[in-house]
Amino acid sequence: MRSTMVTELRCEYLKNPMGLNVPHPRLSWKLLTDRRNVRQMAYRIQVSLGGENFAEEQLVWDSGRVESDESVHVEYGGAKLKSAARYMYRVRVWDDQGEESPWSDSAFWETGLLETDDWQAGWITPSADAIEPQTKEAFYLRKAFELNGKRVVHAAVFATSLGLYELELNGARVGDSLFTPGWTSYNHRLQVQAYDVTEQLLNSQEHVIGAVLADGWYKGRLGWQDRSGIYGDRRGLLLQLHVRYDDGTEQIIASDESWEAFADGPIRMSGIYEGETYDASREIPGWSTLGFDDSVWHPVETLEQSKDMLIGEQSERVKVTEIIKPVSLIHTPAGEIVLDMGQNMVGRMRFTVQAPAGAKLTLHHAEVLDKEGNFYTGNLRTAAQEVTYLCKGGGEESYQPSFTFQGFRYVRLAGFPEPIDLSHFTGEVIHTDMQPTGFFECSHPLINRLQQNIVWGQRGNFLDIPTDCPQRDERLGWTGDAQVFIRTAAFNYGIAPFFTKWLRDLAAEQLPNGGVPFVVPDILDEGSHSSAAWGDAAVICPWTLYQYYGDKRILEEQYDSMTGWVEYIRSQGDNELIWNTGFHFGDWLGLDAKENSYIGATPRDLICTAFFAYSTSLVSKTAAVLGREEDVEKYGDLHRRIVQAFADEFITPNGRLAAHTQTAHVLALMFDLVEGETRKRLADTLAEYVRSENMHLTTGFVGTPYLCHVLSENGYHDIAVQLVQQEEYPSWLYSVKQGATTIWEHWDGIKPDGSFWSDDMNSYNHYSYGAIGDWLYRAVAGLDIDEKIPGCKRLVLRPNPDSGLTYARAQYDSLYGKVFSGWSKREDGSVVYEFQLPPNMTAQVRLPAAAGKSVRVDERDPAEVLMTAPMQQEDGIVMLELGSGRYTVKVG
Ligand code: RAM
Repeated sequence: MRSTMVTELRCEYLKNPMGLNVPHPRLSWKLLTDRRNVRQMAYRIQVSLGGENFAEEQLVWDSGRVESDESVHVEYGGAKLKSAARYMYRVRVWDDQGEESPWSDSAFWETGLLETDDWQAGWITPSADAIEPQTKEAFYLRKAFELNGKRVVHAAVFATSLGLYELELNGARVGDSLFTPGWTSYNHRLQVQAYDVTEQLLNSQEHVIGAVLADGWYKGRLGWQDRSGIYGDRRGLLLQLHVRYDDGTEQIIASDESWEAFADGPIRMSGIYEGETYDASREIPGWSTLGFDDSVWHPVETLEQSKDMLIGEQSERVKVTEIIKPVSLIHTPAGEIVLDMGQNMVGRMRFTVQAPAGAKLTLHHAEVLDKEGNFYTGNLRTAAQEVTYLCKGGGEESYQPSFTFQGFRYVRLAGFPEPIDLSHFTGEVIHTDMQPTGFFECSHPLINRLQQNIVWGQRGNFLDIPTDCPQRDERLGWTGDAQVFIRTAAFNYGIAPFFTKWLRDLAAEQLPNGGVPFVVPDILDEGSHSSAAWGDAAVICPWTLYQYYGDKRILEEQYDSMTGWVEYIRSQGDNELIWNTGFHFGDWLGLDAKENSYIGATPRDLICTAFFAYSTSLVSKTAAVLGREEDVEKYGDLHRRIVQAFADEFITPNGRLAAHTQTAHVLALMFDLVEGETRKRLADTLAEYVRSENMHLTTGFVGTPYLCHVLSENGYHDIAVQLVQQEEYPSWLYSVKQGATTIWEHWDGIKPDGSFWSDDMNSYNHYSYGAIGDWLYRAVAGLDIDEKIPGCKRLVLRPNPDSGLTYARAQYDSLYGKVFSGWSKREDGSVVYEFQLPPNMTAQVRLPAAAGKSVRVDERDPAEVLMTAPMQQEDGIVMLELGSGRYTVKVG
């Protein structure tokens, strides 16, 4: 048997992060062992500034042996961190057998420029005398430099921009990230990327560094209100290259007035919604290499721009994460040539072509074909999603756009030489490079496709910020959408860094009175803030991160934002406890909406007050986690009073809900606003409503995410199952049967007769209704967290074979390692369960309808295998206690 090993070292969730700007980074690791019930009893961490050398004089921190079972988020406790330095670290542990592990492989984090004073560089932009600042063309900036002859031991570039940038060094791209510096609330926060370029500087003394700058989110058009230049009207670059030599000295190359600029290059136009226009005949071969003749280039000037808003990177970068090939070539009835990618995807097309100089090729991107099979762009509104390429001629040429992305399954080609060869086209899928962490699979093929559609929806809409949709002239960080989807998202991918970044933006843009913008980063006009269920993202999202990752720091950092939101609500209107003022999206897109309205029938004051109660309860729980006793009291008391006021206002004396909608019932139950007999009565009524709609839902953005949970938790799992397996409109599987490969914004985005929901708001890649994924993981496969012991240190596994399926299984890669929960029904009526837990985690397993039946673990009596005997509950549930390891449990 192997001894316990330490693997997968992470710093602030990330593998070897560069440019980190966190004073006390948190370290996590996983244990590897083939023994059961393994727990960590103690750890030791060493951090060195001397590379792989962990000799005592190189150490900046040695924790010594610390008696603790913590293997997640252990804070660095050494001396103050230096700027632009690489900190190597390694970990060893002692397990419950007292055995000491070997040291782990070492990992590192590298710090960014931690103080504003560390910046010698200036913001540069082409001189306005030479190049029109407003031009749509991309700028090129370059600088040749010489090293000082010593031996280079390490080199890192720190860069950011107003607009989007890509760097080149000696003719090659630096890194493979896209859409840098990412989208943040630029007025408050601008990320700096750091890149290790040691290798590129080793073999020569003379080098050239350069950058291409495009408008991007900073200066380009954003939103449907036709606004451009929201953050500023001039692009700029800030760059500093730190070269460290073997004698300990450092040379710095910085953006300053010695750089040169050029704008007459190939990228003629680039816009997030518009697409890109590229004239290959204007390419500038060798522009970032030595010996390039830059005599026609222009001077640059410095921009008056603060550096106070610079921050280190907080999330993974945006990258090409998958390449897909078109599945077919379609000649539409209208006579157009269209590629079918087989998947509604987000990213860009790359192609190779041979055509004469000047040949104009265009690619239009769209999500669906219309009823007749023709290319359809109506739902894109004013987003052109058009890429134009002018050939240079003389042989094969290849291209993919750089500073724009498209949401599409179909690509209409024009100008391409025929016959079209499909092998010349590839789709590059682009999103934040989060770590995949989950899968769900079951015996129902359409549900499996639904799960895939949810994952594709997440991929397409997690491109640096959580967006509502990736195709029309919106693509914005709608708070409500993020809030309803975050739990599902947390199963599919590691989302802590991604949401940490976004929540810091949310807090930065919160109004002084605590109001929360509809979208973050906020680019809408002034009054666009503070709708119930949208603004609650301020509270629900950090709380969810805490639940999944045990991340207390995010609660600390967001605490003022969380309380700010609750205090905002409290201050609205005359009634402190009932929120009945202001504009709200209500149960957005609910099917019980009046004709021509997007807002469902559930009274808005009920929705507002229900979310007020819920957020207040989460703030009170957060205060408890953070040890803020006064606030526990304060918000606990406020919560009790809101719940009472809710009952007085919305529950009849006989215990019915005055609002007769599914969503109203869902909220009252989900947020524990009713108890006892009233609870039972509301659950019965909700079930009745669903039955009376012939097993259909009428809920919108607010009710849908919770509907099935509420049914399953209140004795109506069978109805939840029927809703999820419903194939007729409106239902999750309706769109799947219509051939959807992502989640639609409307239940009937494409109607049974093939016609569309109106153009003005009809996205085919809108993840909100994908929030059902969370129910599949938790209520069907049974992989659930324990709210009281968050961060997956302990789980509750509550599989439910009564889910209209013959098998279901889910896996989740937690911070402790992989968890598995699955079941399959046998013909003899028995059920076989499989569970797996990583070391240092425990779980309570709840086996339904098992009392009185034979329960075998690994074909043996459970008492022989488990540390504690099974416990039977009155409701037929048998409970098992599991430690790490793999178990097969047979019931019946
Ligand atoms: C739409 C967005 C989003 C929704 C808002 C209220 O424009 O697409 O999904 O949250 O409206």
